[in-house]
Amino acid sequence: MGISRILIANRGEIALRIHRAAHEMGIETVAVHSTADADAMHVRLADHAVCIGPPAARESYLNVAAIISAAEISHADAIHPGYGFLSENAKFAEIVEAHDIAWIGPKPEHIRTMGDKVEAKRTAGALGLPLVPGSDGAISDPVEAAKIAEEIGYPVIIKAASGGGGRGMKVCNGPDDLATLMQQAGNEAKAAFGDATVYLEKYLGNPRHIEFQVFGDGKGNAIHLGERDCSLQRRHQKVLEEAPSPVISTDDRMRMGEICAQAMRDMAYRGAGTIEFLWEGGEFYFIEMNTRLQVEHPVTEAITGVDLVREQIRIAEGRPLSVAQEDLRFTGHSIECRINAEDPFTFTPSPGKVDYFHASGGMHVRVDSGLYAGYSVPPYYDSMIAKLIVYGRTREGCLMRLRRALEEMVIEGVKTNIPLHQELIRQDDVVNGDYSIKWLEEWLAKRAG
Ligand code: MV4
Repeated sequence: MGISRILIANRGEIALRIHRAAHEMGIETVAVHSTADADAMHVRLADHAVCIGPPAARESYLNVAAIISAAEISHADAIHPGYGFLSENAKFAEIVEAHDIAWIGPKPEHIRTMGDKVEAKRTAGALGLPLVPGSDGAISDPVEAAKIAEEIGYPVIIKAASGGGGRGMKVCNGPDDLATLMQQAGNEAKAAFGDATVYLEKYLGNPRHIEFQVFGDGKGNAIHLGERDCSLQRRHQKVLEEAPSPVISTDDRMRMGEICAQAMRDMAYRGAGTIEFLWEGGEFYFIEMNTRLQVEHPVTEAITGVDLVREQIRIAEGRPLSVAQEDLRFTGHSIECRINAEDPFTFTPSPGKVDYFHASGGMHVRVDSGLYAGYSVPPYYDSMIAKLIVYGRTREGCLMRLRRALEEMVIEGVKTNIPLHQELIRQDDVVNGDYSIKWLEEWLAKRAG
């Protein structure tokens, strides 16, 4: 069934991204917004707009009743959740479908499975993805845990089943403090997520974060769109992402990509997904799967030429994938810089009025942003205000273009991390692609002196 009006249950650049894909398909859009976002670009561009509540996300962008009501009164026949907010809320997906509104996302059962990291790991293992050695499922008995830790070898990491994104993890270097750290991790998980379930893994000391983009039609057909390297992170926030990874060979890409695609075929996965691995010593280790479109999806679009949001909408309409695996080519190199309204040294958020904005342009330069001169960046939400995505035939060419594009971008009125990016992409290790998940924070510590 064709979709004719999409309610976009999100804000900022991703709301614009979805609006653009919809309009290019002849589909109308409905923006929802909090009172703090009445003047936001996503509200201006959309065909219709509905105010869904006060600034606090819990009362607006996370307000299920308000969003379903907005869909009903605006006669939307589909909802796209974007990323964050309700995008990985299985209950919300079920409610949307129960209202006969098309959910532009994975099947609720798959969102639920992957949201529980223990279930996700069990499922991934059964589907043939390589796992980090560790406990077979949840673990509560410290004696049992000590046995497993002895087998896999210290250091080990204790993770919360309901965690993800790095929250609720504890590294344990030896048997003496294992029981204490397990107790602590369980208590913190209970407080943060209402679930004390933890599991154990071998701690990898210096890995890279490599994630594969996958797509399924929900009927057993699936493809992979290669990997992204997202190792440059600070406090579990990605700062710069690239595709392809500078360290993954064509053979490894095709081999691991095919394993991922086959896993998605076997589970009849629907829509966009990202399979996250740690990569160390030339081996991949599955850690988590994200059942949503990701912030960094444009680098994959740049090297494949596939519009991922268009693909999501097509699949929600019950249409087939628009591209077959054997027709996909990975060409050139792409890098994304996340531009945040924050102090480039202290990382303190810097909301406020934007006095002047000039977006970079030119060949192979893409700026995804809802920013405009006169706009006030509200203090209530994420500080990311723009994404700069650059493409080049080679990684070297891509970095040269990125330097030029960063020089060109002007944002006045709020502090941004543009100076940080300018410094970052001149570092030898970044130029050489020689970095792990530890690199950025170590560099920032040195830089701070
Ligand atoms: C790990 C790990 C080392 N060993 N698991 C952090 C976020 C969550 N998705 C998984 N994370 C990690 N899991 C094992 N067995 C190190 C991290 C980790 C990390 C992973 C990806 C990107 C940045 C990171 C920063 C710190 C820790």
